[in-house]
Amino acid sequence: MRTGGQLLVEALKSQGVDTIFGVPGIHNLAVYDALVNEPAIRIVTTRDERGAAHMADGFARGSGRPGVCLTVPGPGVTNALTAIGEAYADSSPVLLLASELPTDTVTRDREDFHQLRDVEQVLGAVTQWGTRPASASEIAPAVHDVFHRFESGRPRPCYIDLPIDLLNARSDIPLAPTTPRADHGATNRQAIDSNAVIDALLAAHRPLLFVGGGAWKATTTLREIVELLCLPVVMTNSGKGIIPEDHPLSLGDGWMTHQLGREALEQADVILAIGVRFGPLTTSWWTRRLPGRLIHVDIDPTEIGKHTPVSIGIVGDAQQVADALMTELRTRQPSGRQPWLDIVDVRERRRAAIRKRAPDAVATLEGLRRVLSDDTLVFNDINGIACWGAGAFVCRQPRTFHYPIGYGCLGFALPAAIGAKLARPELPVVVLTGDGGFLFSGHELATAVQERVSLTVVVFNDNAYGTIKADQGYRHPGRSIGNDLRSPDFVRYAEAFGVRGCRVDSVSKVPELVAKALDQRSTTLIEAPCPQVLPPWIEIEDR
Ligand SMILES: Cc1ncc(C[n+]2csc(CCOP(=O)(O)OP(=O)(O)O)c2C)c(N)n1
Ligand SMILES: [Mg+2]
Repeated sequence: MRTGGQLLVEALKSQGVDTIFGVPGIHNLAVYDALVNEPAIRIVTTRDERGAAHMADGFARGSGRPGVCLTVPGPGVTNALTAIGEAYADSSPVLLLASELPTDTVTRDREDFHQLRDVEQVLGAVTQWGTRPASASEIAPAVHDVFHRFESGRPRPCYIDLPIDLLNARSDIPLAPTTPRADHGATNRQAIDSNAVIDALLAAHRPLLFVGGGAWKATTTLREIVELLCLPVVMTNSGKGIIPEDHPLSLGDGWMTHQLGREALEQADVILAIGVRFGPLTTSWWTRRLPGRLIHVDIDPTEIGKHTPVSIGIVGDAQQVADALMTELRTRQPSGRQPWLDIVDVRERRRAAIRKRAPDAVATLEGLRRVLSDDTLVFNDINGIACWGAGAFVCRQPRTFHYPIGYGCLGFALPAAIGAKLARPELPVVVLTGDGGFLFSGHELATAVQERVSLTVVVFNDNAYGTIKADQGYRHPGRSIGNDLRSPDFVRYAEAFGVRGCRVDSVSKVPELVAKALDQRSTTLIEAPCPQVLPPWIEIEDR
């Protein structure tokens, strides 16, 4: 006889889950109980459910494997929502295991303890799919269904709402097989007309590859295609490093919304876009016109042509499409191709432009790049320094620079970094946050210490929500309100958690200190002063 909690844990284990981030409560204790003698799964207890969900997201970003978090009903679910919203916006596979009130209460508005009315609608806003099992026998199939969705379609969060009566119920239900029952993504896929795509790219005068976060698994093949076709490449912020940003054909991160960043995209006559969602920061809030023919590849059929008219739309997995294109290219053997624009010149002009806008931020990020190994995972909040990382921090490997780009959620960086470090303990992990954003989730330093994960956290302190203060001053000159902060002593704050804290008197010293801190192999918090700068999304040139 197994409890529903045991059936859940067995199913998770069979899917390779080895870490669950969560907070216990009376409704999910059957799950905790099933973990008592389960060495294959580590339970990481966090300081609120938002932390748990960000950690699950960071775990997924760091490892490429789905992250799992576990909550109590009601406030546990709503606490997790913000972080699930970020995972949704950034296409990160997170499974939210929401424990739930008894089955006979859920559908009645009883205002029971922890009851969240319309929980499906609430969770539906930030998940691609979810279910509430009607019996214990449906628990394991629900888990397998979720994992199959993560593998076969766009990897966005899913939830399973687990009534306490099912988690506690004992039954002799056999373990459910992991074989998928339906193919959620592939059914929508079409045959790839690689002929037409290669024809278009070969006939183009100014072809360009535009890669987004959805293409990260196809890194090697995409690089072969780029080199064979001599294709200039622009990456989105989530796609940073899919082709090394200092590769001779790379124009880098296309987020820089001023004219120089947009030039190549606007000049291209054929754009092959793979795993790009044409989000607001990439497109300057959809004002960017792309006059060229667009070949848009995405695993999510709803993305094709959503914002930008396409001439060829392909629904498919980036790796499969890249493989098909590569097979076709081998038969064509293109040779003697040259890039149609001076890539180094564009890169240098762009760098000079951002250096003029944010000299200290750019110097700090360049200094960090020099001391950090290419595989270091950098987790950013939105702050005056980190937001310039798009243009100033050169990534040579995919998924090494993480920014809450889709939902823009302050407080993401620290817990997401903890999740990533737990997934990839062998990699150095650095957090770049501000005095404001850090305190959205700074208490998760307790989890870092408790779980013995070592990170280097840089808090850029300007005693303000500085990015917004600068923005406010730009839009409403001479009128400043609501953005000044009286920050605590971050060194003593860190020490209270058992973390080493230190302070530097100049932001220019940050790279050197980060390098030293990473050598220590324990968590260090570095507080640094920082200048206020206008964020890159303000398009000075366009005014
Ligand atoms: C959850 C959430 N609340 C508010 C914001 C708006 N916001 C964006 S940047 C920012 C300021 C961040 O301040 P800090 O972390 O100190 O960095 P700084 O801008 O001062 O460098 C704010 C409030 C947000 N992005 N997310
Ligand atoms: Mg600040």
